[in-house]
Amino acid sequence: MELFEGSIVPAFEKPQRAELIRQRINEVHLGPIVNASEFPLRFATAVHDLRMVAFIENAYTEWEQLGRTGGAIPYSFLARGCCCNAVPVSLDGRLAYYTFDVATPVTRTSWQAVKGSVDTALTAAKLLHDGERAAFALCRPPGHHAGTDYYGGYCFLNNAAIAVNAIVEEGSQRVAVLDIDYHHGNGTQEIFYRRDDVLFVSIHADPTHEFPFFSGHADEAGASDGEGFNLNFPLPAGTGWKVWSEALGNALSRIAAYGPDVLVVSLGVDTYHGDPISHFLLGQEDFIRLGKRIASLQRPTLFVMEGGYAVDELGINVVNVLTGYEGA
Ligand code: OKP
Ligand code: ZN
Repeated sequence: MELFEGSIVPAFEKPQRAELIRQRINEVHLGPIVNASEFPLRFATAVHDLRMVAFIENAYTEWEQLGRTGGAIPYSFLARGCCCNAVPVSLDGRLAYYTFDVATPVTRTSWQAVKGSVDTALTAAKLLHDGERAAFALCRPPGHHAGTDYYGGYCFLNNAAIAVNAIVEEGSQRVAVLDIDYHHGNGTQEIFYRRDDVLFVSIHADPTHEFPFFSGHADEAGASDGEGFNLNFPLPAGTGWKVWSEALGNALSRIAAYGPDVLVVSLGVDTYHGDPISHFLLGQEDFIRLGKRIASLQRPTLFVMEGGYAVDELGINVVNVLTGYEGA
């Protein structure tokens, strides 16, 4: 369940999303499909605060011990300007400290899904390392809103960022992240904001009007060593393929100039015109075009699943990106 425009509604980010994408992959005989291997948690804690990772793992047990049901969500939040260095002891305090929205409850099965999602991204990264030209990580829950020490926006741990960091540790000099989810990847941006070995480029809804509201503006260019290695393309509601693909062209030019060893695509298809929580107007065939355009970079490419909530067309839209890429 999720609090949406003042009402409690069924969650948009649900297990069925992954099943539908997998079904469509089978239907068109994309593959092979490889099951995720388990990786040590140190890959996650290389990117995230260890205490937050442990908190996510244990929050539901603590919640239950207090006799509560439903999902563990906060009733208050950390306000700006506070002295926020002390992590509270109370469970409600820690929920307030670590998450930034009410749409990301920790439930009995969250940790299994979160760990599985991270392992999926790392398994796909390993396939690239072993020589595959491209791999698709069917991650769920998504990850791009999760930052160093906060989670939210249906995201707990940042699958794409954890994979990127592992790829760099394996010896890549430069990795580019192209985030094409409708929402700005605030977590990924924050994690790599001060680094020049990871270029973050994102095309998304203008945060002046859209979640996550507090990052994704065009003037956010990176800091210290990372200055010039963060590039945002905020676009207005109602953006269709013409304007969106112009931004994509500019994004791809910057990535080509950077010359990454590996490209990681945070793949959200909530840019689809039928998406229930988003306001861009891409059509099903646009996702094929988009996949082709990404392939034109001719870099080893890791696709990491992020958002996309129009479940009836979710499989088609995701697989269109992949077949567009494959066919190019
Ligand atoms: C996750 B991903 C809709 C509220 C939704 C959370 C959105 C999370 C999106 N009015 N808030 O980037 O697809
Ligand atoms: Zn999204």
